[in-house]
Amino acid sequence: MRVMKNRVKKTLSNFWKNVIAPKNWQRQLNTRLGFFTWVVVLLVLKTILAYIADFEWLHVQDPIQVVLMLLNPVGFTVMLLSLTLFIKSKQLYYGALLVLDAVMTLLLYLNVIYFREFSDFMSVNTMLGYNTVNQGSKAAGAIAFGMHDFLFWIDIVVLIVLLLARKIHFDNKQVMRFKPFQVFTIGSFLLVANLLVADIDRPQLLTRQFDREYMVKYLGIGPFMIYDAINTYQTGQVRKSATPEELTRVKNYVAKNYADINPEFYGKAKGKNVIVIHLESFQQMSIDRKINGQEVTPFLNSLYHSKSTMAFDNFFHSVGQGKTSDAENMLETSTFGLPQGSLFSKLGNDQTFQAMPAILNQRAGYSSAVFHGNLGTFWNRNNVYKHMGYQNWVSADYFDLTGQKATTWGLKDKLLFKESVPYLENLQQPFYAKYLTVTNHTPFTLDREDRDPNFVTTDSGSKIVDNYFVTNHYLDQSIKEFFEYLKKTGLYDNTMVVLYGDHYGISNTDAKYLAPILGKNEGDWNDLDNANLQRVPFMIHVPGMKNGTINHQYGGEIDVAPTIEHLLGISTRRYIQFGQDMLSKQHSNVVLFRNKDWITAKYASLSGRYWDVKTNEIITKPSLTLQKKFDKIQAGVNEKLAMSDNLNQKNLLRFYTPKDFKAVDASQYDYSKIATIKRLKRENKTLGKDSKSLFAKNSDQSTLSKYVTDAPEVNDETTDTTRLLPRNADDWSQVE
Ligand code: GP9
Ligand code: MN
Repeated sequence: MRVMKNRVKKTLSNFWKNVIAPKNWQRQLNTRLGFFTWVVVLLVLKTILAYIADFEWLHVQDPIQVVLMLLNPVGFTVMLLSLTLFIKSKQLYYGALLVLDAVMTLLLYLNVIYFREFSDFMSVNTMLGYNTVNQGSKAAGAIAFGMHDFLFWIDIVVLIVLLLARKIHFDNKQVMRFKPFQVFTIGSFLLVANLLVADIDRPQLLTRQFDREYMVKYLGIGPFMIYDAINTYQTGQVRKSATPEELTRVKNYVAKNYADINPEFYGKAKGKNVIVIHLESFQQMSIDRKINGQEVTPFLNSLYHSKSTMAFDNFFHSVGQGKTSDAENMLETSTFGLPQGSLFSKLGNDQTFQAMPAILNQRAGYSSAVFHGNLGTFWNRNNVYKHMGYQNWVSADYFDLTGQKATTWGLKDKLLFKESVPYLENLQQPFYAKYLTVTNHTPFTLDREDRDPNFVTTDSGSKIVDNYFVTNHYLDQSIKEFFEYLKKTGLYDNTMVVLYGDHYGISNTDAKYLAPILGKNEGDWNDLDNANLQRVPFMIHVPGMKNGTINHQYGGEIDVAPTIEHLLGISTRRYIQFGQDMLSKQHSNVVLFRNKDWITAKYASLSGRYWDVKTNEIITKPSLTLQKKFDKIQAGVNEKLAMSDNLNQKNLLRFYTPKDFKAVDASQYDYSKIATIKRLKRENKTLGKDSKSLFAKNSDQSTLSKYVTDAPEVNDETTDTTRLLPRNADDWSQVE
């Protein structure tokens, strides 16, 4: 035993003396292979740093996963970088090695930044869509930089400086003939071993396509990106080959899962205007929340408890990387967003939609409009809305966004509601109007002058959390003002207002700071707590209704369209919709998330673990019957998402015309401000006495003067500066 101990000791000390000890460094760095080894080790360490410090340890759950996580960067990095060892030329060798190192570091770092905001990894699609979509955080100055970020770059800088200063000598000798092969083989071997162990621990990792975090945890970030690139290419090919027969399968699936109307509610809001208020980043946990003895959102709370409101307290968002645009897609089409990237951005230029504006228009004569204070191009909305049949798209270039009137995300909500009036009042009734609020958007900054001096927010230790409640409060006030206007003008009595939150505002990274506010222990914060926070409000306010309740049915954004349509007396059986009427007695109780996790009133499956929702505990060893039940739910979830993805990715709706549906002709819409004003005026004029707009009802007088807001910016002069940041710089050409 003692001999063994001594031998180990000796080996270790030799390893230290001859390899690791600083005195060897220069010698190592001066050979090609030594330099290579240093680059590899540093890159591996940086990857592990990102895993641990930024990717939340990849949620590793057991020792095998920890080992895999620590080892997975090694094989791939060795294999990839070893390609440079085959290079003969000195300059080319060092150049190629450093460039590869920098590219890998850049990809890693972009993922770090992306993860901080989205709690997810970048896919090729995200990167490709980056220009037209979500430069959001970058431009908004909301990039979350970390203290340790310099560590990702410092090694490259130091190596280059040392090379230039000739502290490290270029090695003229190419690495010995067989060495490159040897190193490449070792790298490949490690990678294959990694794949094998991953496959044993998590069978069919690739074929079943778990979420991205799983892929990174088991395979590493490099292989994940390559796998993702291949996938992206394949999707393109697949779409080309789609056939009408595939539509039949989706149609049969949808028919089988249709939830019948509930006669108690069917047609209860028939003929009413519909106003959808999209509450940006607003979570259910803010409803009825008191901070320092004060309600965060007193007005929304009053709506929530109103007898004229059907509210839902187990309503979840299911957005993926497309965030707001995914929420909108679910709302308008009752199909899911894509597994990666935003459907709006990736497919929206030529997708066939059978969406709410077109359905409401064709079935019940609704006019339609969207109001939003950000640029029309963001999330590719200027194209998507045309394909959905939206008649009006009132966005940033309609408004004065100068000075303090906008945040970097666009016109402040109080002003948006007010400034929308000249357009809203000119819409023919009934109308379907959607307001996309935006002030309650990360990083939730608000000018002092817009803050309610009487509202004191939390002191949670996280600026994001503290600010969040402040912009929640502002959002609440803006909606209150809007409701007052609706009441004053009489629109209220004839309008059903639907309010819903699009997705979380507090990402999982910050959620633990909420623990004490929600009466929980920060140390016990777990995945189920995070999942529970994905609840967002869903309220349907129908003035005149007397039996509104808080409904505990589990459901989500996918269910909004059929719910609204049935309330309006429009049957949905003929449409391809994956959601179900929330008021139907046949509504399913399973809520699925875009990453194939799911939750019910009793159980949840989150990141590969099962939870007992009631006890807040992990179910490590489910009984056979329970496991069967879980498998069945999971199969249902997978099938639903696969059906929706198949439909969308292959654009199968182009093969289907529902009864009485006229395909939307995107080319008939012109969203420029001038064209819109002209058109609305003309409509009112040609209809004359038959015009059903509020403007006409108000004896051709504007109702704008009836709008009361306490927004301090209303009287501000127009200046030549704006805070709004054009995040789609290359799309400016489309803004008129
Ligand atoms: C942008 C707004 C926010 O116009 O809708 O989008 P998000 O960042 O939440 O996806
Ligand atoms: Mn959003």
